[in-house]
Parts: sequence; structure tokens; C-alpha cells
Amino acid sequence: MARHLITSAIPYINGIKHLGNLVGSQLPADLYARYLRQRGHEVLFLCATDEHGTPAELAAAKAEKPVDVYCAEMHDVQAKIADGFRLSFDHFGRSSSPQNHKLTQAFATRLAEVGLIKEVTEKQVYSIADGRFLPDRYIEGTCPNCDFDSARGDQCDNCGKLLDPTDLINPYSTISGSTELEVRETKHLYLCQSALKDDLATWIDSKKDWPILTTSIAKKWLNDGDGLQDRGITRDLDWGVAVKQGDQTWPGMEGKVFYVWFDAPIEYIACAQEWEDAGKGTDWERWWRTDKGADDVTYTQFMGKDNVPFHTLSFPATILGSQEPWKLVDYIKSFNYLNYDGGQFSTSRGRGVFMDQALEILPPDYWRWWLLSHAPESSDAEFTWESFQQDVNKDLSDVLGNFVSRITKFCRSKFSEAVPEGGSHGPAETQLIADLTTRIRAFEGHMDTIEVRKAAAELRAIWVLGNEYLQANAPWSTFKTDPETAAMQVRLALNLVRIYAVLSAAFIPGTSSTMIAAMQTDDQSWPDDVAAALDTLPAGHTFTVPDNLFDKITDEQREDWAARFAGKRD
Ligand code: B3M
Ligand code: ZN
Repeated sequence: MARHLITSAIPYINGIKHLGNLVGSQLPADLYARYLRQRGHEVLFLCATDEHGTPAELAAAKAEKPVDVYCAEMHDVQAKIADGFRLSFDHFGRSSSPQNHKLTQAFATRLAEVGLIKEVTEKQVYSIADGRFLPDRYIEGTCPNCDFDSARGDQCDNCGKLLDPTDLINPYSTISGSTELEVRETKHLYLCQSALKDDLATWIDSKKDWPILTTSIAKKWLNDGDGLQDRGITRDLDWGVAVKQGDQTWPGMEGKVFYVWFDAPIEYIACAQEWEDAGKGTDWERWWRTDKGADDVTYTQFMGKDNVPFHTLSFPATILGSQEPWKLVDYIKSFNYLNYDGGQFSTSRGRGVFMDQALEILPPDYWRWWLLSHAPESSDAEFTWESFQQDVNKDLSDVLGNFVSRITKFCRSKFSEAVPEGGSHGPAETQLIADLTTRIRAFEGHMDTIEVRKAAAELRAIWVLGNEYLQANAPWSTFKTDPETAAMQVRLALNLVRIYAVLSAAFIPGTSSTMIAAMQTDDQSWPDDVAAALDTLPAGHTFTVPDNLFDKITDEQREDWAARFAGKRD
């Protein structure tokens, strides 16, 4: 029994995430959290919405809502969808929480105390009409390279050229449209990450077991020099964590906020405080302070590959730089991208399936199963409707669903809705137990090391063993000549239904509950000893035949959905 802290990258507040986002952090984190709880470990699984920064401001403006109102609403929307997918967060927090404001300010204050903060004067575009400095993407104008008339201040979307706002011809503010812009000097706080380079390199080098994807990105940033430039941690925005030292405004930082990537990872800690303050648990420091017991905690983070530099360098720089006893991450599981049907998911073009839409058309387990069994671990993966239809129909309906339905219905028709008595194991059962044992141990190994695809493949193979056993031993034939042996075969298979429910729970929790309910048992103990687990439901134990566990996806549905989610053409 160990203690595991698990966090998923916290999704931006500006809109509903697509299936690629889901499989890149929240869903595999949920898989792992559920599995560890099942194995008897103490787990704290945290996620939140990432609510600050320019994207939140822009999205709120587009929705014509005050940004705080917009964020509160979108947080609820995302929380409901997360529930719909049965993501088992112990708390789903908000980076805009008072706890995170306070903690972010405390970290910056502490970093200044130890001499890791410097002030840098920069030149930035100021809009007189808007009365504010404009972030690069709040400025548009004509591209000096291709004449495109709405190139952004950081990049031209037409020709791709990286730009500086001062490169634009006829620049204007995207907030007001005003062209009354001028370049003014503004001061910002920088975190002296370069001073921590050796500490970070030593720490990363000590992580021999991390996925190659994680360490290769970390080392690239570390050694290119790029990632460890001292980094601006403040911005001229209204919405965010005010730059303060304790309760006092930071001299010269009036009206500024911390950069969203400075406060967002701190929310991993603040979220534990929110969890405690919401009355869901006690003693958050036990999870986060190594001087308060967190030395025993194993901390695992889940994220897409684009988030890796912030979690291997920037956030550890905040933690290490503070010289305070905060828990550092032990393992970073990162993911490549999931593409959609020959291209990318696109929010602006409505291309691909978004989380709310997915739940409108099918229950969560269909999605959980396909996404996890195709998790983009070693390379990018691709969602196609053909693959989705084929794999869901085969794995869930033909293999698992069919096994459960066949054996429960057969028992009801030839015996009763109770586990039958009589007969004893022979060589086929001994072999099956040996095969199941080997595969279940392999499954545990993959789950322990968070190899999601391998774990899914092993689980599928475990389901297949049951079908093959029924096929080869055919209790429906045995029954005619040797009802005792048939009773034994059926008893074994009914017990396998319970075992399958237990093993599958982290992947398909809804279906697992249905199976457990049908078997009318509270016993969800893990099959440590397969032979013993096959005796859990004794002769005479009653059950019910569940409704079909999965409906097959028809060709017509597949075609409808493919057309519906193809997105608007450019
Ligand atoms: N919100 C980016 C993302 O959702 C960002 C992650 C923050 S983790 C602290 O991909
Ligand atoms: Zn251009």
C-alpha cells in the first residue's frame, strides 16, 4: 500500500476539448488512478481548469461575457463533461481560485527573496484607445511578407512567417480596432532559470525510467539553451493573478499579472488545498510537503508532449528555486498527438469529435476503450471512423459483450439464474488458469508502468481466453451427455464475468459496474490468485442476465458521424 499523487495537465478554460486532448492527459491519468485505487493504494487524483491568460480573455470577449463569469460557466461545463466520461478526479479545481492566487504570489515572493527574480525593461505596443499594453496576438495588420491583411502580431497565418508586432504594416488593436498604437517601455519580472540549469540537468539525468518522449524533449530544451533562458513571468493583462509580494503590490508591477504558465502548474498544489477546503479530504501538506510526509508519495504527471518543457524545466525551476520542501514529480507520462481522419482536430473549423459531442452519440466506455487502446504513446495516432467501428464492434461487442451474454443466457436456460453446482476442474481448466495467471500478471506489469496500449492489448487477450474456453469446451454440447461437467464449466465462466469486471473497471467503469451488478456481488477483489478468484461466486449464488452490454456501430451510423464531424471547408 503506497501513496500516489496523480495530476493531469489542466485544460484551458476556453472551450470544450476534443478527443485528442482527452487521450493526451485526463483519460490515461484516470485509468492509472482507478487502477491504483483498485490495487489498494491511497490516491489523490487532481485536475483543474487553466483559466488565466490571453486565450481566456479572448474567448470571454467572443462570448460577450465578463471573463470571470465566462470562466465560472465554462468550468461547470468542463466538470460536467468530465463526469460524463467518468473521470474520477478527487477534485476538479480552478487556477483562478483564491488558493492559487495566494500560493502563486507566495512562490514569486520567495523566489525574489532567494535572488532568482530580476526586473527587465522591454518595449511593447501600447494602445491609447484601449488604455493598455497589447499582447502580440491582440495586434493585427498587414503581413510585410505576403500582404495578407490580418496577420497576427506573432505570426502570419497566411504565409507562416514569424513576426514581431512592429513588423506589421498598418497595425491595429483587435480589441477596439484602433490604429492609435505606440511602442512604450514596460517592466517585467524574470525568473532566473539559467541559474538552475545544473540542478535541473542533474535531476533530469537521475530519471532513468522516464519515457523517452519525456526525457528527449526535456534534454533538447535544456541543451539547446532555449528552454533555460531566463523567463518573463509577468504580463500586461487584467485577468490573472495580480503581481504582489504578500498583500502588497510589487513596486513597479501595478496592473500586471503573472504569466499563465507561471500560475497554472502551481494550481496542482493549490488544487490540493481546494480539495481540503471543500471538505473532501484533510492534510493537503501530506501530499505536497516533503517535511510533512510527502516523502512517501509517488507523484505522476500526465500530459501531451507540447506541455513537457513546462513540466520538466519551468515548474521544477519554480519548485527547486524556492529552496522549500515541495514535492517534485517522480514520473512524467507524456503523449504524442491523436490526429483526426487524415488531418488534425480543429476547434475553429469544428473538425473532429469534441468531448460533449462524443457523449451525445455513444456512452463513455466506447470512447474510453478505443482511445486508451490506441493511446498515442510511441508515435502520433489517428482516429478514423473505420477503426473505431471495427475495434469497438470486435473487442467490446464480439469478445467481451458476447462472452457475458452467452454464458449468462445459457445458464438461465439450462440451469437457472444461479451459479450451478457439480463437477470438478480437469486439464482444460488447469490450462486456462495458467494462461489467465500469466496474462493477468503481464497486465498488472503494464498498468504499473503505465504502458497503456500494452495493457489494453493484454486485457483484450484475457477476454479472448474466456471466449476460446467456451468455444473449445462447449458447455451447450457437454450438457447433453455430462451435465455435471457442463455445470462446472458454466460456474467457471460466470466467475470469469466477475473477474473481467474487476480487471476492466479502470478502462470501462460503466460496463464493469453493470457486470458486477448483474453478478449480484459486492466482491470486487483483485484476482491475485486466479484459481481462488474462480471460486468467489459459489454454487447457488444468484445473478441476473444483463442487457446487451454494447450495441454494434452500424455502417450507417459510421457514415453519418463521419459526415457530421468532418468540419466546415475552408
Ligand atoms: N492548459 C495547456 C494544455 O491544455 C495547458 C496545460 C497546463 S498544465 C499546468 O495543453
Ligand atoms: Zn504573410
